[in-house]
Amino acid sequence: MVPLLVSLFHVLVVFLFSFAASDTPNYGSFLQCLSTHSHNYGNPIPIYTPNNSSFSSILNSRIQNLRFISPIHPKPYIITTPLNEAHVQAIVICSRKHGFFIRIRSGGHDYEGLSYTSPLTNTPFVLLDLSNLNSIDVDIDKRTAWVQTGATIGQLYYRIAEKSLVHAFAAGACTTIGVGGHFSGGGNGFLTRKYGLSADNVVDAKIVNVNGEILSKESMGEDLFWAIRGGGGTSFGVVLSWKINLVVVPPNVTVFSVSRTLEEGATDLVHKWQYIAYKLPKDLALFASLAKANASNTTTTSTGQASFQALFLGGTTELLEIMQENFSELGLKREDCIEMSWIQSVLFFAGLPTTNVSLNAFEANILLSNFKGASDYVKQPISKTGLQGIWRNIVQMSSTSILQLQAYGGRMSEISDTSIPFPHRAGNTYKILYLVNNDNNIEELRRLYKYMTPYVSKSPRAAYLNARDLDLGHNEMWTNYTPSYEEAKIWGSKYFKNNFDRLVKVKSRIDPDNFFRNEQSIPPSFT
Ligand SMILES: Cc1cc2nc3c(=O)[nH]c(=O)nc-3n(C[C@H](O)[C@H](O)[C@H](O)COP(=O)(O)OP(=O)(O)OC[C@H]3O[C@@H](n4cnc5c(N)ncnc54)[C@H](O)[C@@H]3O)c2cc1C
Ligand SMILES: *[C@@H]1O[C@H](CO)[C@@H](O)[C@H](O)[C@H]1NC(C)=O
Ligand SMILES: *[C@@H]1O[C@H](CO)[C@@H](O)[C@H](O)[C@H]1NC(C)=O
Ligand SMILES: *[C@@H]1O[C@H](CO)[C@@H](O)[C@H](O)[C@H]1NC(C)=O
Ligand SMILES: *[C@@H]1O[C@H](CO)[C@@H](O)[C@H](O)[C@H]1NC(C)=O
Ligand SMILES: *[C@@H]1O[C@H](CO)[C@@H](O)[C@H](O)[C@H]1NC(C)=O
Ligand SMILES: *[C@@H]1O[C@H](CO)[C@@H](O)[C@H](O)[C@H]1NC(C)=O
Ligand SMILES: CC(=O)N[C@H]1CO[C@H](CO)[C@@H](O)[C@@H]1O
Repeated sequence: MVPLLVSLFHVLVVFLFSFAASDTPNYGSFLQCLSTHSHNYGNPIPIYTPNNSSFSSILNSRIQNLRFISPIHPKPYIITTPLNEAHVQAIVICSRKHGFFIRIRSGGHDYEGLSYTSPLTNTPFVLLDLSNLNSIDVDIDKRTAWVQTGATIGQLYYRIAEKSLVHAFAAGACTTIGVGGHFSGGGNGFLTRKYGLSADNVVDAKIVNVNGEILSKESMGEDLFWAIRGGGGTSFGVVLSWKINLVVVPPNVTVFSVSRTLEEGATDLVHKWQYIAYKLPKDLALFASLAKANASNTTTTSTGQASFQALFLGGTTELLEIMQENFSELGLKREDCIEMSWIQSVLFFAGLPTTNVSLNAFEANILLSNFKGASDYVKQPISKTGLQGIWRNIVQMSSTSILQLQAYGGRMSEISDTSIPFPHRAGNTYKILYLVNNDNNIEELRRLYKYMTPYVSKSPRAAYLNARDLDLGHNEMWTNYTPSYEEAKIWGSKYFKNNFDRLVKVKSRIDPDNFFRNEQSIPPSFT
């Protein structure tokens, strides 16, 4: 849609939303239902309406994309912050009974804000915010942990490190990401080439289904347990907690981050990187990112700069040997390499001081911004001419924009495409994440995305669920509207390829009336 249409649409949506909200007949009975359940469950369920003074601060506390703070984006009718699992059951039962649909929020990092706003709805919704359900129980002897879905990956990393510096978990780089959305959508980071995605390392889960029942791996059935590990939790229920297998890391790892401008040969380096990064030993994750040089300072400019960041599960000497043999062009030096514990490397990649391993540091929200993102998968290296066109786009953009190139290969190529719903395995040499800051530059992102068409995966042009992009297509959200299989398959096949059909089958069994839904949830099928 063109921007004008989008904003007209928003006006319309906001109008309809206010109309529906003021007209809703079910609010009192919903509250009554919750308080009945609260009574049963001891502690009352914390409930906030816009009349409560803390409504906005609770709503905004886990809004990661500042784009969605604006009043044009529909706000929840009610926010609930359950204190225990029984509260979650009550919220699901009462919401369904009284005609509210829900948004489920863990860390609030959804690229399109779908965990706390509903851009395409006319129906009042309840925000189920899981931030109070954040316990983490690490068992080093068994090499497992149970983690509730209101916890962030930073809290998880810290709790593991508290008990052992040679255990870790494979997940993303930004420490404030919630495990609820992240694990249910995949979970990709510097340990992925060695150990796969977060979802690949989930071994059990607890979920509240549409009837308000709590199911475990054993009682939910193999197909549902498959679906929630990469298919997105939202379509199937409220995931309460995950049981994960911890992974093993050496007492010290080695990291580096070095940058080269276009004048210093960035194009040739990125070109070469494409041929080697996915073939490197699994212990080495070498990522590249492409941005304007001095991107934070728009007055100095305008050249491009490639940054190469690496995590190596070993020492400097061995890393230098591998780099010399595979990528000598980068000119990596011993003094570029820093040895530290794995938990410190998390702080390093988050841009935080590595000397300060404290829970607060892992909870610090440093990346708040107003952004739009997208993703692609690359199978064949992009030519130098193709790369030059990318740089032209980046350097001309009016805002900070970044392309992160995340090498695949290693463990990712060993896991089958159907093991979990996430299908982008062998044959994908790297993933591209596109991020632009600032609303006004969404068109610039779309232009770049279009430019990339000949260089990336085709039929379907694949995408990563955790880089949610409503430009790929979306469900309408009118009351009682169920998207058709064909409509949803347009974006569903990009995220899930052939696994989409199996997700539809699971959805049809688990939630045939489509209570758990959002703009990109799996539709039930009636055929
Ligand atoms: C700054 C930033 C950095 C990022 N870095 C990485 C990275 O390094 N690697 C990577 O793979 N991804 C990364 N992401 C993407 C991130 O993995 C996804 O946005 C992920 O879905 C966020 O999970 P969340 O719980 O924080 O988000 P939320 O917005 O809370 O949830 C995301 C989706 O999951 C649903 N959901 C959340 N909790 C539950 C639950 N308990 N049960 C059912 N459904 C649930 C929500 O309804 C929503 O649809 C990044 C995102 C941002 C904004
Ligand atoms: C919100 O306000 C209502 C009405 O004043 C009150 O009953 C309720 O306890 C408040 N909620 C919280 C969580 O403080
Ligand atoms: C908010 O307060 C106003 C005025 O007291 C009241 O009329 C309204 O019903 C309240 N709304 C909610 C959602 O509690
Ligand atoms: C970035 O900015 C610094 C200081 O403003 C300057 O010295 C440096 O040359 C700039 N780098 C590039 C690549 O423009
Ligand atoms: C941006 O770069 C210019 C020129 O080097 C410098 O004068 C200015 O202080 C920089 N601004 C910021 C915010 O760093
Ligand atoms: C880890 O690296 C640090 C910094 O180089 C060093 O002081 C420390 O001895 C190393 N620890 C181990 C266990 O190798
Ligand atoms: C470490 O982190 C804590 C909490 O964020 C902060 O108070 C302290 O100043 C930090 N110390 C250093 C040396 O950065
Ligand atoms: C693709 C490639 O050149 N791989 C080499 C990288 O370095 C390792 C370790 O030195 C070699 O074993 C690989 O052959």
